Amino acid sequence: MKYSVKVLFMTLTLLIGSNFVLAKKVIKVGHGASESYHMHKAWLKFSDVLKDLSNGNIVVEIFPNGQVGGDRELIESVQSGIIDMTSPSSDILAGWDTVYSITGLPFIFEDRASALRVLNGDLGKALLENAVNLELVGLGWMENGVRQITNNKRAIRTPDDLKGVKIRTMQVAAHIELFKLMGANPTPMSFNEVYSALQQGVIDGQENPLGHIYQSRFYEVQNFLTMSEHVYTTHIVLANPDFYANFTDEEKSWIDQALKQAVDYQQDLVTKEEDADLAAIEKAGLTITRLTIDERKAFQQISLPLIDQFRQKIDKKWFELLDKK
Ligand code: TK8
Repeated sequence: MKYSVKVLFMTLTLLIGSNFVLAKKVIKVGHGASESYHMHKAWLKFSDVLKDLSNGNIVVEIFPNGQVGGDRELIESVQSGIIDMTSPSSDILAGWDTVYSITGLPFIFEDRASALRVLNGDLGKALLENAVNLELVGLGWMENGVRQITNNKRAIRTPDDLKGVKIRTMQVAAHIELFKLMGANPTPMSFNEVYSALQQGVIDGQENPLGHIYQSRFYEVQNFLTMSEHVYTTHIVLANPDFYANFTDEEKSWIDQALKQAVDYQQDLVTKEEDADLAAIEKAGLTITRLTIDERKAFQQISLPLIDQFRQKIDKKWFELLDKK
């Protein structure tokens, strides 16, 4: 009797133990940005909210800083299920489907507000749904931001000033083309190689939103910043389809709620941080070049053939959605 009680007790312990382990679902998230970047903070918020909503049964593990790969590898790792979720710059998906070039075309949005309107509208929705064709689930948008050029050669005020400047771009055909049109020497590479490439002089410059220029400390190895506002980038939140299918409807609604809160929180941060980032970069000693409307138009003018080229490449239904803005 004594023996069987003990066995019963052990069996119960094991059952409860394994149930406990089974009940927990872990979401492994990888991304390429630094831990002080607002997109990382958005993931932390996502994790907190999801933990609360699920009573601690859904746990989010975040691997920042490109620890588990740069944007391209992160997408592949989510497709193959090595990690569960990621938030690369959406333009990188153009390597699979050209339609993802559309939001990152130069000067395609008037300003940040209109970019956000489009992403939260029909075009954004259609782009998220389209991810299913790439073996991915598109769940939402986490902002990246308006891109500005930094470099070590000279102050860039006209497209001509970019002649011969070796500038890192994302691994995005439209951006490589754009900088070729401007006479620069575009060098695509993963985000996490940029700092040391700048430091070692492998490249002269790069282009990114102010948040990255500050949080990834590019200002330590750059002398000039031009407020070119040439491209708007957004991070797309992606999940592995099989992994996502394992969640119940209730859990999926928690994921949606957590993501919404994370994005709202991030929006708040972005608005608050932009001015402070610029001030900090200026204080670090960079020469800041602010373009007049006409000067910015000169950059825009040069990029027009690129827009035409992509209007040919991408089905017009996508541009109709874009023009609904
Ligand atoms: C972070 C990148 C980064 C992007 C880039 O992984 O590569 O320049 O702006 O935000 O997605």
